[in-house]
Amino acid sequence: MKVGLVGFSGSGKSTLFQWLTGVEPDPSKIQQGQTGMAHVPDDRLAKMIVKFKPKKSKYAEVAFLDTPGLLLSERKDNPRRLSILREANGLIIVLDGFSATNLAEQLTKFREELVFADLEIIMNRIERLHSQMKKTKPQKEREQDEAESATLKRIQAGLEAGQTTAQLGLKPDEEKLIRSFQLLTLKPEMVFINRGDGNFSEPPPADLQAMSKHIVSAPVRLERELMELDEETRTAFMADLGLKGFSRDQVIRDLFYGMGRNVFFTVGEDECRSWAIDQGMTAVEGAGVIHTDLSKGFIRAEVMGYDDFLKAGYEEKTCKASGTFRLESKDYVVKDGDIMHIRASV
Ligand SMILES: Nc1nc2c(ncn2[C@@H]2O[C@H](COP(=O)(O)OP(=O)(O)OP(=O)(O)O)[C@@H](O)[C@H]2O)c(=O)[nH]1
Ligand SMILES: [Mg+2]
Repeated sequence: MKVGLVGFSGSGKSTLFQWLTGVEPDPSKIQQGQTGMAHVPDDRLAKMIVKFKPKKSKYAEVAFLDTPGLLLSERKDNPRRLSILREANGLIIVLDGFSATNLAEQLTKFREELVFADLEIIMNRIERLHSQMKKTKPQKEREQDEAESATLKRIQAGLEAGQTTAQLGLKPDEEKLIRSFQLLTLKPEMVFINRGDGNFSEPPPADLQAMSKHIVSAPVRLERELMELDEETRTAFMADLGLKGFSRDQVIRDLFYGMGRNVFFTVGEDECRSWAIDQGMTAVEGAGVIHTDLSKGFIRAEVMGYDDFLKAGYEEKTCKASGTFRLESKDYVVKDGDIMHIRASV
């Protein structure tokens, strides 16, 4: 999964990117977008690593993409700036919450840019389709073109009326027709408020909350600066500011889960790992994340819920004795925190 950090110029995307991934943004790479990875912190995995003392351990990761900021003064160019996001699986709209107060307005304006970029693609495609449709073609291809054109026109009308493509409730066959356009307004979206030194404890304003269910905020530059101080100075500063702790780990988790992801664990003395999957994925799909052979040869998944495993002192035999060790089939929907072992014939 790759998540794009997007926003107007100067909203703090590169500052956020550096804070999340530890990768220094390279200005010469920004036009193509720069990718960095972040581990998804997990207390549960940390505790199991202490218990199992494995030779190897690895946390699930999420990739973030830093992107060039949009400019209202050069609106015509924004679709091009946004084009590198077409490959992203989700968008985090970064709002300037340190020098500006109009957060809902910033979000409205930014969403207009996304709509504008999608409309450009859709209208170009409709135009090309229509000139194609004038030529004689086999009946089947003709029908396909007509179906695509109808779907595109429906999306165009929706976007022009202020809806996102995601809100239109496209049917699976309609989604398939337009998948290759990778519309920005079809991608999962979250809002990140980059807070300043003085207002980091403010909740998101009500008008912004009405516009998004997935809002995360943190004082990014402040926390970065504090991390660079020695511990004594830092503690004093933090007490002064009324800052109780650093929020980076929680922010990464909020962004990861907000983007519709989950983890499951594999544990043992050799290796302890968390694996990222989409919410709603089945056991056989989870097996495929570990290795395609495990999904091909899938027999059963041995599963324990994390809380049951914890209660059992992380002992599989105690789970077996108390009946919380389960054998699940292919279509079992994996829950966040499941400990899984895949039985497969490979
Ligand atoms: N006061 C304050 N300034 C910040 C904060 N975050 C970023 N800035 C400043 O805002 C400016 C822009 O930050 P960037 O992270 O480069 O913003 P950007 O969104 O990547 O900008 P573009 O790449 O031009 O789109 C820099 O001068 C930062 O130091 C913050 O939390 N507080
Ligand atoms: Mg930047």
